[in-house]
Amino acid sequence: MPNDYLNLIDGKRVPAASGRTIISLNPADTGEVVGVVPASGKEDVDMAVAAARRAYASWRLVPAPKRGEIIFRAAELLVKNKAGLGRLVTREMGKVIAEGLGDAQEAIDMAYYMAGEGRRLSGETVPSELPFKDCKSVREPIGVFALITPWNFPAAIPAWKIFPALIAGNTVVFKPSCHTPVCASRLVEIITEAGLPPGVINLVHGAGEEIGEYLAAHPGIDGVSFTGSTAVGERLARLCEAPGKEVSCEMGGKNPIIVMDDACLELAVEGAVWGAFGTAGQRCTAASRLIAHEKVHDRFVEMFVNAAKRLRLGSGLNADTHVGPLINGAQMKKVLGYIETGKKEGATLVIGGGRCTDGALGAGWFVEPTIFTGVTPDMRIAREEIFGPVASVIKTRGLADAIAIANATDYGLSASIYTQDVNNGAIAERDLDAGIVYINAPTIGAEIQLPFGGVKRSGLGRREAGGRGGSLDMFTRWKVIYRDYSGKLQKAQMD
Ligand code: UN1
Repeated sequence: MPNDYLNLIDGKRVPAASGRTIISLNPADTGEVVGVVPASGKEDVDMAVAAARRAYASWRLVPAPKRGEIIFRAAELLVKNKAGLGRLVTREMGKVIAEGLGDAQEAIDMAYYMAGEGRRLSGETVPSELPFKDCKSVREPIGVFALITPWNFPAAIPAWKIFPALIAGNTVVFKPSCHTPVCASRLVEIITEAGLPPGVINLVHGAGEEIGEYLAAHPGIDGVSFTGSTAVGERLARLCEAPGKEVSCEMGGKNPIIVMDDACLELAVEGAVWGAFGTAGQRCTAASRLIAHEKVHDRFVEMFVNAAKRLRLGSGLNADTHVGPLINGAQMKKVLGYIETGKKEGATLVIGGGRCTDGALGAGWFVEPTIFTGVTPDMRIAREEIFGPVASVIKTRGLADAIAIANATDYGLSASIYTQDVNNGAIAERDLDAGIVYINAPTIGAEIQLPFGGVKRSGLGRREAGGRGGSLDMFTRWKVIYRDYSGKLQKAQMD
């Protein structure tokens, strides 16, 4: 079998030192090999970190607008290659083609946005209390970053990390999920074609268990940006505590949509279907809890179930497919396990509940869109992240109760309310405990020009993406500079 995708270390494409490989399969048809990549070990990580350290010495001194020009070229190349990259995302990750293209588009958006930051990256200049002295604050790069990314957004999430890290002057060792490695290879190929010097971006393929922790804890790594499960994120953060690294983790979610009695139900149902079953529920922002007002609960459930019945499962490459497969057998087993748990806990399964094996679907990891009603906030299916097409409907008495239910989880990534009452919207906006709140829109679909991230066990450290409080805070640190040009010793606070 051809070892068609390699690591990228110091500008050179290389196999794993051990020669071992990982095979990436199409989750919609596991007979199809998407590619073969190196199964890297510690020695490969060591080489990549060393290359990134060497490259950092000069990359940090390249003027930020020049770094921006390279990233701008990467954006242009991504536009040129969008169709191919989007299709690859669908083949390797399974999401439907419109979403595969959307994944590539989010990478493009981030590239353009961060290219522009090359001419901003601004700090502050403030007056000094002393004559012949000035004071300013500047953003500085931090050093070498480990970027560890998940499989559910194989183009967008790496781009969220790579572009801001590079524009700020850091160099990176990128370890993508071993379930979508070919997308990562293709993304890195496109970005390096834009003209990055060798060693600025290094790609090391491999399993998280084998090299993820080793990379994060590596003494040559100054900062870690991770997206994935809460369990792994919290472990990485603990691991990096001692050496005092910059660690930011985007983790799980249990995102609610509140449907009020004054909501436009058609709109709420459309939002619930997209939020719960888009990407087959494999988003950290997926809407896995529908908190419906008792006055509209039954009508909402009926409409929601009818809409779910109309969803077509299949290969994401078919234009008429609504829901693709889960990423792999282990994830499918986990999701089916949660469905069993829901039944045992006493929730009512109203639609779905099983693996789909009709015809061609038998060759992939398909799970039917599943809806439970009669869910109570204490049930595990209402508290734990499932990461699959499973929605739990919870009945509520009114707004205050709905918000209390929405907030009663360990997570706080995104939350939404459907209401036509401006006051209800304002109260929800104020009181929902989440990093992102949507009004009359589902919990998914964040745009890149604002910070992305959550509270409680959804996020740790800094937020991702753009805007004030976004990822430039993750990838830079502040330095304050006082310059005295009086030619004598001046003492602050000593008038
Ligand atoms: C994720 O689910 O891991 O807001 C990221 C959204 C997307 C990003 C999701 N823009 O749903």
